[in-house]
Amino acid sequence: MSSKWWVIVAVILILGAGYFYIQSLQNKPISSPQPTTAPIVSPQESSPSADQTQKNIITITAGGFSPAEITIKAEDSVTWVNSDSNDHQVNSGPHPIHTGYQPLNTVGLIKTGESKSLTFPTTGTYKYHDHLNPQLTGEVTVE
Ligand SMILES: [Cu+2]
Repeated sequence: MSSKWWVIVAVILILGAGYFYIQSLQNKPISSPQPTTAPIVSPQESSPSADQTQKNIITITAGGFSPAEITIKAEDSVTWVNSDSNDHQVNSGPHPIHTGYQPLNTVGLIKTGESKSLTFPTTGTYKYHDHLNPQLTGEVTVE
């Protein structure tokens, strides 16, 4: 009677040990590819902070301001970059009295290759132009 009972226990133990042995064999090939896939997955997104300083860029060329109209949020700044071979001068509209929005007059002359920024704290629409080429106009809308 008792010897039969021990045979059953022994069979269960052998099956159990075999189960865990097979499990350990199967786990090894599954876990080993992970170190090789992990470095491949990691992407190089290096410019979230660069975007913050590089946004709202207005390029000035002989053809004018690009984009000529820009919409920003209050407290955001706009940066004008002179990509032309000639100087340009940002002034508030209307030409030639420049009385629309005085802070735009502080931008003023931008030489070739230089850039200047202005922060707009208040909502509104602000017109400006290139005082050296008054036909070149632009507009900043602050929401
Ligand atoms: Cu002007």
